[in-house]
Formats: sequence, structure tokens, C-alpha cells
Amino acid sequence: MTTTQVGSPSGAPAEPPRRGLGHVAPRHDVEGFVGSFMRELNYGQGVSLTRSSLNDRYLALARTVRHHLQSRWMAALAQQADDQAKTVCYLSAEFLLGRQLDNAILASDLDDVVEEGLGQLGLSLSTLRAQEIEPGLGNGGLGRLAACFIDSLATMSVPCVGYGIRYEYGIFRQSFEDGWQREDTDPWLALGNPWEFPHPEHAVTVNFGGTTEHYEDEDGATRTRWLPDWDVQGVPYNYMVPGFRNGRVNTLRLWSAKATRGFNLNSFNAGDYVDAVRAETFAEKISMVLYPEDSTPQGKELRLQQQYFFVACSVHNFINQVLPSDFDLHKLPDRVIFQLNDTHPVIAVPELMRVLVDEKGFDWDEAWTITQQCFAYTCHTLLPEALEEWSIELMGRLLPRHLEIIRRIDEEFRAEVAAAFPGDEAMPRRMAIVGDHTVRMAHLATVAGSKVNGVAELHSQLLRDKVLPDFSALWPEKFTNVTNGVTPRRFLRLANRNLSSLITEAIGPGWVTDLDRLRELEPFADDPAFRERFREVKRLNKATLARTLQSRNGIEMPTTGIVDIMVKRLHEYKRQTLKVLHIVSLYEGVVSGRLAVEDVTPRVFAFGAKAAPGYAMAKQIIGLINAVGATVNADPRLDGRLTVVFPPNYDVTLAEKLIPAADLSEQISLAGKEASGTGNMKLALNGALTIGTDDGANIEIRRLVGDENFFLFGLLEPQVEELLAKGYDPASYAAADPRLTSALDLIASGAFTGGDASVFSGLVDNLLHHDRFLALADFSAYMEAQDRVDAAYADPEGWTRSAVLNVARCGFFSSDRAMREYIDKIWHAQPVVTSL
Ligand code: 26W
Repeated sequence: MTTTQVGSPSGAPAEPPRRGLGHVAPRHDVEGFVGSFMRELNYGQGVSLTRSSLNDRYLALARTVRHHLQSRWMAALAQQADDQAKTVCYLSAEFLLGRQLDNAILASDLDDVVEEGLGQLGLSLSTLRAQEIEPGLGNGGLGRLAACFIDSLATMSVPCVGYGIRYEYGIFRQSFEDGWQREDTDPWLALGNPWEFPHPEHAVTVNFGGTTEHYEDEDGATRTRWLPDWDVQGVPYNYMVPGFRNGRVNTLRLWSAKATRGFNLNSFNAGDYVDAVRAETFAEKISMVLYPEDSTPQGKELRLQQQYFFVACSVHNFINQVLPSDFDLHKLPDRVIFQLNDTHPVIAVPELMRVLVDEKGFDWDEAWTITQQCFAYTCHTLLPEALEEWSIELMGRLLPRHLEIIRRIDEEFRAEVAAAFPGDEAMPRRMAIVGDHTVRMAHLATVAGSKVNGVAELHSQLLRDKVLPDFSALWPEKFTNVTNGVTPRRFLRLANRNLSSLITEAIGPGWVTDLDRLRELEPFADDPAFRERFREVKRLNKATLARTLQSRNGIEMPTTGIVDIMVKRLHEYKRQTLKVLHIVSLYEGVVSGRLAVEDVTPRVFAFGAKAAPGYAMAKQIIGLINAVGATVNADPRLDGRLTVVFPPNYDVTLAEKLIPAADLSEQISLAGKEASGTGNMKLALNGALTIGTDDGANIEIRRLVGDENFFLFGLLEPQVEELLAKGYDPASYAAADPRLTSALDLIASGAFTGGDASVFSGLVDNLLHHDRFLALADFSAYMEAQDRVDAAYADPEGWTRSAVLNVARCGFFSSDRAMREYIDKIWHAQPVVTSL
């Protein structure tokens, strides 16, 4: 990889402004805001207020607000160069940020100024805010977690650069056609993006393909060089990551692929204009689209290109552009930790080795010692099929030098294992990084990482005992747990302003950055007046949600009864089917006369879920939810008591509306399969009670909120193992519970598909004969738990008390706490003081 620009921190001018010098701070008052907004509108967008479009106004507002962050950002960057502080480089293929405007206004404490300033101009903030298209640069939990983490690090004044990919198309837009998922592209950049700062002058060249050769250097040492075949440029786009009112602004640096000038790809015909343009398209394809798979890696070449592309840019950027040019790389571990967000960025390990050994002239052993201290790895899954492996053939073709480096790491590692477990020949083979045909990225990450962590207690334990047992026997101290967290700024303070005000009134505003203080709410759970106000908050949030669904999708949502929410990616292990069987069973009960309609507790069942476009069963389940919903919602015999709502295109923006309205949070994955879950935390923090299995972070939520404030059901993880070992016979569960037989029969009969029994026969057949995720085994327990929910809801005071206690006791799930744990156990980084 060649260097096109070195020297200054990328994104800062060549001479970074010193504190208080080189930039003008904007005015923090209404008059200043109005002046600045009008300048942006007139001279930024080139329109007068009267002729401006909604988009013009949104862009002017966003730019006006961002001025307030920019001046702090410049100070933070200057300081970072001075401080020599350790920087957390969070490497993640996904950052699911959500809308930026409100967060920027909150962070810079401009709420009142903006409201009033816009009011003076006859504009409304809520109208302008709706114009923002969220950057959907992630699939789900893993990407959203990365966004929460960088928010917390900025709020805690810890130097961090988030590194990722600026996908031109984010996660697909979902719509429903006759209830079936349809995918469309997400051209999120089409109307302009006021939140990014491109720096083409700091572009980095990334190489691919070709061969390697050995040569002798001046000292007679044998060295290797890579003779690549083709290259692309990575252009950094910087985003501000503001801390909450602390003057700190960190950077998220997303890379966009661009064809190199005079693009010369050997495999294309140089000199031919049309071919040259085709080659350009080829290069730029690398950052074109986010892969929408969220659990089964496809082993696609383009995906490996994406992974290498962004980590090569990031490693290069940090070493050659962020660090001072005279930096002694022996001290690299004092200045950086590269956190690997799952295996997607693991190719950074051989890349750092290549940079140190081939480019900077380090000895192999020296380079390896440094590299091992510079990486840590977080695993986010337990599904074996989600562990990434790359074919050796592909790796060798695309990254020949990296494959050589990986092979050497593997050989040395296997020798170490053989020495540690003499006589056990199977062990080195099992633990190998390079298998018969593939490179196992989780093994590489574990060997290279200074620490390996899971994302909830159970997950970390299963990671040690089931996924990587040999590694934890070899290096027990390497393995640790950090239970996930979520940012209280976005998911409580911003998303639920009504509840936030109530909390602040009760215990003061300190909870926003110190979420453990929610504990101080506990006594209010016993205060009837507070409970009434809490219920009023839920009522308001339900009404807001109903209005949103009406205007967004024309969906009618009743605002009375239990609002029962299941929002997450569609996957068999998460068991949306179990939720559907509950609905179908209630429906079947009323229709068959087994249940009196007046005994059915009114409920709104709300779903949000995207299915990976290639995941046929997940798409069937979406079809089923919509088919059941259409039938149930239209049947007068139910007296409007059961309503299914499934707004399409669940994203962060919609989550922020759904979560505050929830009474009940569905966390019903098969025990041992959901690594953590983070939606479960968001819902509990917003006062929903959880109905859940003993899985992921549900376990920790239940321990904290108390058994009496949580509806537990289902098999425990060891029972799941036992059942699978002895042979799971789904049909026997159906035979044992007539409600289950009837529900399955009703689906199979075509009752939800206009009499066509074939539509869901595959789905029913799967549940009855193949389902790896044991939905039927947990059905009866789930129904019984739902009865407990209904009974509890019948006592509004008791329910509200539980809801308040859920809020009060979930402060642990702040991503600030998670970041504190990473800092203490893994990164050993320090906050810095930003002087303004
Ligand atoms: C296509 C390859 C692939 C494989 C796995 C892409 C993405 C993944 C992710 C690991 C899936 C994911 O998002 N995992 C979720 O991570 C969250 C944050 O730690 C957890 O809360 C969820 O339980 C876990 O499913």
C-alpha cells in the first residue's frame, strides 16, 4: 500500500488549530442561531426562506447545529495530538447510527435555542427533523452497539476513532407486497448529507491481488514484498461523535472506495476508454452496498474486499496520519488498541504484521509481540454457521501476502499448542487457524487478541466452554465478559422525552451520564401519584406511536390494552414464530368458542423485523405474520381486542417510537442462542416488562429487576442441549397441547391465506419436523407465561410498580458502564480532559 499523504491527523488541516486559536466559536443564543441559520439557507443552499424547500431548511438547520460541534471537534483533535493519549480504534464493518440532528442538538445543549429560533422564523423543528434520512450502515445489534459505544466514549472523554465503511447503500428498505417482504435500495445520500466531511486529500491507496517475492535488503536479510495487481483509493469521510455536553467530540471515519487516478487494472484493457470507466465502477463497487446478511456469511469475494479495504485504510491512517511522523512504533501498544467488532475486521491482524515487517522493517517476533498487544476481539454470536471462514484459494488470490503471514502465524501457533499439550495430536488440528480449505477468522482473532470477550455472562461462558474450549484451556486469562449496554442519551433521553422529564423531576438530571442513579427512582414505585404520572407517560407515548404509524403507513393502532412489542432481525433462533403461535392460539380460541372474547385481554402485537433477502424461511415467517395480522385485525368476532401491527422497514428511527410505547418486551430466543440482545435493555429501560427465556442479557435483566418483575419461561440452556442430544421430537409437543395442535392446524388449513393450504405448509412442516430452535418445545410454557402477563396487567397499580422498578434497576445496561469495563479490563485507556 502506498502513502499518498502523511503528516497531520487526517481530517484536520495541515496545521491543526490550537485551543482557542484558528477557529471562531458560534454564538449560543437565539439571535446568533437565527443569523447563522439564515446565512446557511441563503449562502449555503442559495435560497431565500420563502423559496426554500423542506430539504433546504433541514440542511441549513443541520449545518447551523453542527457548527457548535465543529469548534469543539477541532479542539479535541488538536489536543489528541498533544496528549499522547491511548486511542481506542473501534474497527467495525457496521455503524447503525440513527438520525444525527436531535443527538447533535442535545449534545450541544441547543434544544431551547433551536426551538425558539425556528419558531421566530415560523418553522417547526419536528417537521424539519422528519426530513433526515438515517444512515442505515448496519444490520442490527452489532452495528447499533458500535454506535452506542462511540457515543459513550465521547461522553466519557476517551479518545476514540470509529473506523468503518461509508456504504453508498445501507441496509435495504423493506416494504410489503401482499404481506411478502420486498427489498429496495437505500440511497440514503441522495438528498445530501450535512453530517460528513470528506477528505480526498487524505486518501489512502489499498492494494489487491498479485504475488509476493523475496529479496535481500542492504543488511543481507531476506525480506518479502508484495507485488499487487490492482489498487483502489479509500477516501475518508469524517463524522463528528459528540459527547453529552462535555465539550468532547470524537471522530467516526468511514471509508469510501474510489478508483485510483489513471486506473490501471491489469485484467482490464488499459487504453480503452469504456473499459477504463468499467474499471472505475469495479473499484468503486467495494463500498457500494452493505451486505444484508446478519448471521450466515456467504464467503463472497466482494465482502472480503470490503473487509480488507476498510481495515487497510484504518491501520494506515492511524499509523501514518494520526500518529506523529517520528513516532517509535515499538511503543504502538501504548498509543492504540484496535478493537475487533466480531471477525469482520480480523484481516487487520496480518495487515498490521505486514506494515510492521515489510514496510517498517521490524523483525517478525518483534512485530508479533507488538501486534498481539494492539488487538482485542469481541465475539457477537454463538451460531456456528455465523463464524466467518474464508476459502484459502480466495484469500491467496486477493491477499497473497496476508495468506503467507497467516500461515506463519498458524504454524508458530500450532507449534505452541503441540508444546503445551504434548501427545495430543488432534488439539493443534482443531485449533488451527488454517484448516483444510479455509482460514478461520475467529481462531485468528483469538490467537492475535490480547483479550477475547463475549457480550453477556451466559454468552461469554458458552464462548469459553462450547465455541472456543481449546483456546480457553490454553489461555484462560484471555477470556472475559463485558455485558452489552445501550446509550441512555438516544434511547431514553431523546427517544422518551416524557419519561425523561418525569425521571429528572424526581431525581434530577444526573442520570443521563450516570445511569446507576436511576436506582433513586425505586421509592417512587410505591408512590401512587408517581405511578399515575408514569401511566400518563405511557399513554402519551402510545398515542404518539399511533399517530406515527398512521402517518407513516396508514396503520390503525388502538391505544388501549397491552402494547406487546417484538422488534429485532427476523431469525428462526429468535422465534418470531412462537409469538405468532400465541396470537393464532388466542384467535383460534375465540373463533372456536374455547375462549370467551370478553376474557381476552386487549393487546396490540407490534412487530418490526427485516429478513435477510436470501433467507427463505425468514421471509416465510414475515408472510405469516402479515397473513395472520390481516385476518385477525379484520375479524369482528374479536371485538377489536387483538390487533397485529407490522410497520415495514424497522430502523433506528422507528425503534425510537416503538420502544417508549411498549408495555411488554418479547425476548423469546431459544436459550443459548441470543448472544446478548440490546433491544431487551432498551425496552426495560423504557418501562416495559420482559417476557423472556433464560438467554443472553435477559438473565442479567431478570437478576437485576427481580423475578417478580419479569416473566420467565422456557427451557434452560443445558436442557436445550440435553433435548437435542436425546433427539427432539416436535410432534410430541403438538400432541401434548391441544392448543398447539389447533393453532398449527389452523395455519396449515389455509385459514390465513384465503383457503390456500399450500402457502405455509413448508413452514408448518418445518416446525413439526425439523426446527433446530425448538419452538414447539417452549410453546406451552410460553402460553402459561402469557397468562401470567394478562393477570398482572389486570392490576394496573402492580404492573406500573413493576414497570417503574424495571426502569430504576436497569441502570447497569448503560453503554457507559460497558465502556468503563472495556477500559478497565481490556483497553487500559484513559479519559482526557478537553480544555476549551
Ligand atoms: C454475515 C456475517 C455476519 C455474521 C454475524 C454478520 C453479522 C453478524 C453479527 C455478529 C450478528 C449480530 O448482530 N449479532 C448480535 O450482536 C449484538 C451485539 O453484541 C447482540 O446483542 C446480539 O445478541 C447478536 O445477535
